[in-house]
Amino acid sequence: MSIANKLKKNYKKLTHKISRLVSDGIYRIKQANYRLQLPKLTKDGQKIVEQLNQEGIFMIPLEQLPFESNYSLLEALEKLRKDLIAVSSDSSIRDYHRGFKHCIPINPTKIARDYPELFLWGLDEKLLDIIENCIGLPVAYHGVIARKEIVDGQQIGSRRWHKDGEDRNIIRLTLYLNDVLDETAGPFEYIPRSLTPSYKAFEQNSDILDEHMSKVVPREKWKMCLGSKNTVVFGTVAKIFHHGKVPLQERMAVSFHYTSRNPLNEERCREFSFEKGIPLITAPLTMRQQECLWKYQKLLPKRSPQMYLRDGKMLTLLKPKTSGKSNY
Ligand SMILES: O=C(O)CCC(=O)C(=O)O
Repeated sequence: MSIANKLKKNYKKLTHKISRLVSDGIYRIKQANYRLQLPKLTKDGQKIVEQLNQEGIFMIPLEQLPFESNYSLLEALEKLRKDLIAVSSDSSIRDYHRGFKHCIPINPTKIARDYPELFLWGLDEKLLDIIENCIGLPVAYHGVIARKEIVDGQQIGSRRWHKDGEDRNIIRLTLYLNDVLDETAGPFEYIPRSLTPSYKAFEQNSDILDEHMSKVVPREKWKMCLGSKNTVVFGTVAKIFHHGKVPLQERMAVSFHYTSRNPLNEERCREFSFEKGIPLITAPLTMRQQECLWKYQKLLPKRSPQMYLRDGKMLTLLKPKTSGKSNY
């Protein structure tokens, strides 16, 4: 490389670093200004946020999250399991911008038509309260992905160790659709926040396989998220190294994705978003829920003014919840 080219490259790197530093500063100022507007949480909600900040992960059975929309979600999950068992690799890639190499997704359009409750659960006001407190800013909800793992023994895609890069802080909830009780089931695995290294610790920036991670963080420090069917794993996936362990069984899971409304990489947010399903979502949404749909809002079908004005509840999902002592 000529000296002129080297200088040009270094200049580009430097300007990129400076603009990132400036935008990080603005982000922190916005967080500080928003602090007093964050929704109040109960003790249980605070515990989730604290553990996410310390450890990077919080696990809980779905039934212990007393959200109004759990009831509808549980019903929809039963249907979804059957669809996922039946889905084949050639039937469901087309809704997404990029293919899924190691798993087979269900199309957002199918979810929106057949079980919108799945998407709507991610907009439960109490869940939004928790996510908003984690991110410290109003959130953008990118939607839900439902998928079944392909059992091929390969450590590819999100089975490689990574931190997600769409934003500075990203909250992802993974809900297991089958029991994930040992490593053969392909659990979500992570390095706790205090031990998570920087990408600089690796010679290569991508393609981090188990053998590479074990040289930087010993295997005994890695943590698997094991749980029965309907376990929910909250993760701060931009801040911790994590991956899905290579499964020996067809693990099925649903994940819900959140960033700030000014994410670092909009294009990546969109690659895996629920965008194609939004025009089919007809349930009434509160103003806040619509705002959480970020730029996807404009894809919603036209609504009557009353629908915009209803406050606080997703009216289609108002069946009573029986269990759950704590109140988030
Ligand atoms: O499959 C998993 O449990 C991990 C998924 C993941 O790491 C990701 O989507 O970024």
